[in-house]
Formats: sequence, structure tokens, C-alpha cells
Amino acid sequence: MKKIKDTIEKIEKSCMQSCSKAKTADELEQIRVEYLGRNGKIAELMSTLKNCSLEEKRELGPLLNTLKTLLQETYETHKKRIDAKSITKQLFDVTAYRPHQLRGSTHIYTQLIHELSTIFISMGYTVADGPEVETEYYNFTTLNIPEDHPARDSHDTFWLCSPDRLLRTHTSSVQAHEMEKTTPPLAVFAPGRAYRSEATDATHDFMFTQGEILLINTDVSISNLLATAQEFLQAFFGKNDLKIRVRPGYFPFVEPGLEIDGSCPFCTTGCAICKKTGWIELLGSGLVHPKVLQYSGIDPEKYSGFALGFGIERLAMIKYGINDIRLFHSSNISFMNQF
Ligand code: FA5
Repeated sequence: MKKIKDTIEKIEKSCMQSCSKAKTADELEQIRVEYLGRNGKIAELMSTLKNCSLEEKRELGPLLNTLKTLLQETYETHKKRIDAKSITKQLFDVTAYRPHQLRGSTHIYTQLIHELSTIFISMGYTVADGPEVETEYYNFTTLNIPEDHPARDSHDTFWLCSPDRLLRTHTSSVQAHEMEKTTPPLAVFAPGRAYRSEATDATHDFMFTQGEILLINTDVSISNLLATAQEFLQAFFGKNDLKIRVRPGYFPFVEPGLEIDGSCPFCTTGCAICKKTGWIELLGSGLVHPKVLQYSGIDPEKYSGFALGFGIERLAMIKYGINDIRLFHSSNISFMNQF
């Protein structure tokens, strides 16, 4: 009897030690078989009971049952420990990294907006944001495009089901929001998405990004506008000798309205990009119309300003030689990997 009790104690100790040393599921399984298996140490002890007296059986039986339950629980606890470790290893195995796997990076849209923001911030502008779901008032009316004005038709607007709501057709809609928020002087760069219900082709998309520049102060003149346009284009194309030229343009919210072309950044005598003209159409611009200032409560007798707008994809297409605007949101990995 004493011998059996000693054996019970020894088995308990050695099984628990072995379980806590086990590192793999296989090692633990071997321990389970050794102690709890059909021919294991517990079964062996149970079989010795048949040679004991009834009294001994009454005392040893419950002891053996307690031992069996304890070892079973010890085994379960260590199984959970080993399983959890192997899952963690699968999730965080740093050795799983192999060279040449695809790595994430910022999208070209993000890179362009960051690059443009850096240029304008260095020129003293702040970066502004505005809603893409807009009202007629901010997208058209405050920009001197009243109802029934033919300029509304040229914008191919996506009207939403909610009354008076549309997807903004240009980032000029940010102008009035900014003028209402801040008293002049004011200098903002507003990049963001614009939407037009147009058939798509290599240079037109139904969703594209624009950048809008608005500067309001006392005594703002066309010279300020032209100097800003030239400095911006030189910084963006990385060409200190890039020149600009001006043509008349019509936008109801500026007077006079100007189209600004840049000298071709790729040639001096004419190439395929500038269609052999040496010039590329780059920006729409002009001095802010007095009515636009009045809509936002700014006195046009005291303040003047200029606004300038451009298609961000179109500028990037010229800079990087991209031949189809639809690539920008195509999820085409070979295209994305170039940037
Ligand atoms: C405007 O949107 C004016 N808000 C720009 C402006 C701002 C003028 C401030 C004066 C003062 P426009 O419709 O021309 O103008 O568009 C400006 C630029 O957006 C275009 O030159 C072109 O680069 C880009 N753009 C216009 N429509 C699309 C389109 N469907 N897909 C891609 N880019 C487009």
C-alpha cells in the first residue's frame, strides 16, 4: 500500500514536470500516451489494485481517480499553451518574409497632392478641403453661374437624389467656403476630386482631381497671378527656364479670364507631347470676379484676388508621359509600381 502511494506521488510529479518541459504538440502527445494511454502508467497502477484488499481498494481507488483527473487537466492546460504558441508563430513569423514580395506604398494621387501641397505651402499658402457632395449654391451660384446660365450645361453635372445636392464639378466650389471662413488676406490651395458625367477617353474621366488656388488681398494684380503660375509650374516640372504665355479664356467667376500655357518641358523646337507647337495648355485662371467676392461678404472696392485651377492628372500625364487618364484609378499594379 505504501509502495503504491509513493508511486502515485512520483507519477504526479514526473508527469507534471514532463508536461511543462514539452515544447511541441508531438512531445506532449507522447507524454499523454506514457501516462494516460491504454497501457500507460495510470492503467498499470489501476491493474495492481486487483491484488489489494477491499480496504486498500477503498483508499487507493479515489487516490488513483484524482491522479488521473489531475494529469488529464495538466495535459489539457499544456496543450492550450502549445497550440496558442504555434498560432502566434504563424501570425508573427518574421522569417516568413521573402524578398521580392509586393509591398504597399502611397498611391500616385497621394504623392501628387503631397508634392503640390509642398510647393504651395513653400509659397505661403495653406491647404484647404471642401465637400465633394455640394450644393448648387457653392458649385455654381457663388461662382457667378446663376440658374439658366449656359456654363452650367458645360459642366455635365451628376445630380443626386437629395434636392439641391450634386457631386462638385470643380474644386472652385471651395472658394466661397474659404472666403466665408476667413477674412482676407487669404491664400489657399484646395486639391481634391471633381466629377463630371462625361464619356471617358484617354484624357477625360468621370472622376478626376483638380487643384484650385485662391489668393485674396488688397492690390492683387495679374502680375501676381502670372508670377505665381510660373513659379508653381517651374517647381512642378523641375525646369527653372519654363516660360508661360497667356490667352483669353472664359470662366464666369473671373474677369478677365485667362488660359495659361507653359513652354513644353521636353523640347525647344516641338515634339509629340506639345504637338509640335512648343506650348502646352496647363491652367485656367483669372482675377476673381467682384460678384464672387460680394457673395462671400468681401468688399470688392477694398479687396481683389486671383484664382487658378488645373487638372492634377493632366499635369502628371505631361510630367510622367502617362497616355491614359483611366490608369490612375485602374488598380493596374505595373502602372502603380512606377511611382
Ligand atoms: C474649371 O474647372 C475651372 N474651375 C478652373 C478655373 C479655376 C478657372 C479658377 C479659373 C479660375 P475646366 O472645366 O477647364 O475649368 O477644368 C479645369 C481642368 O480640369 C482642365 O483643364 C482639365 O485639366 C481638368 N479636367 C476637366 N474636365 C476633366 C475630365 N473630364 N477629366 C479629366 N480632367 C478634366
